[in-house]
Amino acid sequence: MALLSFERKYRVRGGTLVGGDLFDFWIGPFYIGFFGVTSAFCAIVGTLLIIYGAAIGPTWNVWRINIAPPDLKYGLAFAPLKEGGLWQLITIFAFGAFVSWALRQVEICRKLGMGYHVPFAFSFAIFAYFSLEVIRPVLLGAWGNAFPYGIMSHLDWVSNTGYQYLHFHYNPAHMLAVTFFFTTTFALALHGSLILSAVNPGKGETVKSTEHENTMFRDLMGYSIGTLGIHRLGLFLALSAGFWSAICIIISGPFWARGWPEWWGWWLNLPIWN
Ligand code: UQ2
Repeated sequence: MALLSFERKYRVRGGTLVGGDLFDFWIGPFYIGFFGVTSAFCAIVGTLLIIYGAAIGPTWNVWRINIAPPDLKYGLAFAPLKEGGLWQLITIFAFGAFVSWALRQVEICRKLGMGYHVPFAFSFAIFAYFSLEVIRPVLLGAWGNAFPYGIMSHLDWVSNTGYQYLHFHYNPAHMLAVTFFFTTTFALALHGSLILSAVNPGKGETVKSTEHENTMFRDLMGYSIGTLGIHRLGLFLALSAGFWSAICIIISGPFWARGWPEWWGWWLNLPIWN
């Protein structure tokens, strides 16, 4: 089915979660929907607040613009606008935009009669953001534990927070996250190269089939995970990377306040070494 006739067939009413037909239309290629409106609203207000924060700050250098969370002394209370209150509002609007975006994905899935895999996957990214900016600061008792909005400043935050635990690579959940990130790139390299080798043949050559793909890996290593399987594996690896990233920072502070190298004391203290 050509793209235009596909769109005529599947650009149908319904599937909305709220608002009925109210925003059930497209502008050009973009589906709007109730959550398209709330997503755009939150994104625009949040961006304007960032620009305002930059305007009252000391620099327009994009690398150095920084909108910091409130000082620790404010705890979990609202802070004055210019002392972190701006950061708090931006965080609320960012979260509103992200969740709206996920719900808009759900509406589009419903229209197309598809599974909810895309919003499910995106929810892991939202969880990772939420764990840094809300879950961990709340567990530690102050918004000041969240990371600041700024290109260099958020890098400084990551470095400082890491060194606070002496050697963050000894964090077991961080180890898992890093391993999943690397395995994700490994799987995508295998998959991307395999697909291109099969379906992007040279001039005069024919496109190769799934059997060629299976046989490539059976010849190579005795096992092919299959065309559906590689995508399940890819989704699992990528979501696990994000999930364990969230876990590794949530446990740092709220559940383990010393250096991460010290955590491995349980291993050194096993009675089997006597
Ligand atoms: C595969 C397959 C694909 C693939 C890839 C494989 C036909 C088109 C890449 C090979 C993948 C394997 C054996 C799993 C590797 C395991 C890890 C943890 C990276 O068999 O089926 O579909 O793209």
